[in-house]
Amino acid sequence: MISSSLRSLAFSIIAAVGATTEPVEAVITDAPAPAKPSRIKVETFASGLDHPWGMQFLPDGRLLVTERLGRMRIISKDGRLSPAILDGLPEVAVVGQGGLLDVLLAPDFETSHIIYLSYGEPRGDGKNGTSVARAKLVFESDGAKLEDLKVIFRQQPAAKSGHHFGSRLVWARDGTLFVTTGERNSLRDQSQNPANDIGKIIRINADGSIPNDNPKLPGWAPEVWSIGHRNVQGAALRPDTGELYAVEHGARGGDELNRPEKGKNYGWPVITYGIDYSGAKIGEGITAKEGMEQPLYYWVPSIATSGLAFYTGDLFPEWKSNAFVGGLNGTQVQRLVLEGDNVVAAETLLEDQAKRIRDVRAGPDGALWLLTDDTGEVLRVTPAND
Ligand SMILES: [Ca+2]
Repeated sequence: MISSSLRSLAFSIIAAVGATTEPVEAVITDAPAPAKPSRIKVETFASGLDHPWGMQFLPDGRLLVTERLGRMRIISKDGRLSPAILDGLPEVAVVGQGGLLDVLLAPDFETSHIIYLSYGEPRGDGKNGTSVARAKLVFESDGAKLEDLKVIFRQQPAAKSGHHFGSRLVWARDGTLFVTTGERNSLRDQSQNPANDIGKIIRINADGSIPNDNPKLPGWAPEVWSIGHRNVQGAALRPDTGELYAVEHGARGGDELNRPEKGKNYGWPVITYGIDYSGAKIGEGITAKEGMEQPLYYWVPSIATSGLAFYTGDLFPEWKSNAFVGGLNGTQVQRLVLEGDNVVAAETLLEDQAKRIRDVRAGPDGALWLLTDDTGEVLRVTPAND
């Protein structure tokens, strides 16, 4: 799919830029564009959110959205925001990239009303870490509250950092829960230490206990599924296989799409297609090493990947099973056409909107739904009318 010469060319362009902070003019990706460009209509479904981070469709068609500063909203089917949902929420560390992050409904939400939240949690002494809690969502006349909040996972160790919290929540088909994390920036090298939760993908049961069939390799913490990740802010199950796919931020260049498999090492910070923000090489400056997995795809320069969804709807028949990746600094959505694990085509969408995309979801209505970061919107993408 991606020739090594193109890989090295892209890397050379980045390396040649050195320590300047000028925008890098280079290919974002080297898969060809699809033969037929998508024709889309983008509408602002809702606005007025404060750094929305994660969203889920409720069974009644309303949207449940987190806001990073530590509250949620329910958005009605006509795009109206509920009052801020604050009662019963966990205390969150709103520092840098931290705060209230992802939200996920329990598989039996319709009867249990249980939701899961990921967030930066204050841990004392100025430290914080990514945690996951479950709670009951109790609807009120216009909004909701949470009851019986229980923390089921705490990333260890905590760090004094405002960076790289991850974190997406995804159900596996067997009912276990994947939690993606980050390496907190200050603990970069710990991504390679399997004994902790730094820069890992975690797999736990719905109550926080450890699944019997986790890797549990020698020296591995029992909750660790895969290691060597930098900051994973997009994850989804591929509908035709049920396998987990994830996107993670590189540094300067080197954002990645991976299919994190049980017990494997995804390389950070030993191998990467990026360089440090200073222009310095990372580690030995190598892109491959035995025992470490290559990404399925990577972006140089970075688009700052956040949000990943596989399209499952009927409004865009040609999008079936394609992956959609949000770009924060890239202010775009990338459509990836996969054949097996090969990205055979890539299309840049919403470039003209110039909005930082935080989350991407395939809606039950067949539209593609997006959250924008600093402009605080929910966008709905449907086919353009001729
Ligand atoms: Ca990697």
